[in-house]
Amino acid sequence: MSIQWYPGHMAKAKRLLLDQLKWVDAVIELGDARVPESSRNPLLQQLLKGKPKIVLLNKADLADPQWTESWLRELRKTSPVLAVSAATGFGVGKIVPEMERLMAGKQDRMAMKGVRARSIRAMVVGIPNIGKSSLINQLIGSAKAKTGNKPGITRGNQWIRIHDKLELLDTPGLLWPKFENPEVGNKLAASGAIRDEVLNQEELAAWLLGWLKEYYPTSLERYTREPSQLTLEGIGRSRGCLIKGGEVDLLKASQIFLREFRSGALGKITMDRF
Ligand SMILES: Nc1nc2c(ncn2[C@@H]2O[C@H](COP(=O)(O)OP(=O)(O)OP(=O)(O)O)[C@@H](O)[C@H]2O)c(=O)[nH]1
Ligand SMILES: [Mg+2]
Repeated sequence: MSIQWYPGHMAKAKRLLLDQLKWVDAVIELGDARVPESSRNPLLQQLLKGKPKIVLLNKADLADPQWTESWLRELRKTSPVLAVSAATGFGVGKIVPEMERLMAGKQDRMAMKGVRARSIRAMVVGIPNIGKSSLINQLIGSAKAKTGNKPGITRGNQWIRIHDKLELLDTPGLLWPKFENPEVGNKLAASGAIRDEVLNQEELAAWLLGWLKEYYPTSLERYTREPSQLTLEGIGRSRGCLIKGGEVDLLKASQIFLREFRSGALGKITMDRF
């Protein structure tokens, strides 16, 4: 599936990000535990230019725990990394101590120069809909940052004080304009990072169905145990998406299938592997 689009607010988000980087001590980069590689923006690594960084694999509640362990081991080779869930609170308590560890050296140097320690300012970045605002809300225990179950909710930057030692900057999701690898585009779309309005949902659902048949066949048993029925049409039939004449409404079937996958109803699934 080809995804051709580059909404204006992405270009704006990139400009904002470059601008804000000047004001922050560190970066919290959110990845999606279901797509730890595809969800990390290659452009971002260039933009960050050596800022101290921790990586969080969010939505760990939806990912395959064995793969999460493997990804943590892999990613830990290049930067501190934690698996978290902004929905359940899993792992969130480890974030502030990890930030303090990351910044300890810099704070010591500042103290030696006689600079009074101020709070750490960190910027939360990641692709759209990955849970940046939810994570900040989970850290402060209140819904200060606006969240929503579709990409493009956060439009501007917003500073939020977590406690006396840490301030976080919520930022709009940043996605890269071209996916060199169509598989990456499909995985991101399936995980919910791309607005459904710019997608061909039937194509995407067909791709996802094929992928799940190969990698997590048991996740599909909720629709039917009859392999020949495992088509979008079969899924639609099992969910009663019929139009007049008894035909299946394939768009409706696709939407239900994608929604169930994204919500975790098909089980804990990781789409990136190595
Ligand atoms: N299951 C699950 N859902 C999550 C988690 N974190 C966030 N969500 C959901 O993902 C959706 C997007 O969350 P937001 O916090 O608005 O995401 P964002 O990265 O701020 O999105 P933009 O501002 O649009 O870039 C919401 O429906 C959240 O409830 C998580 O760890 N697990
Ligand atoms: Mg947001």
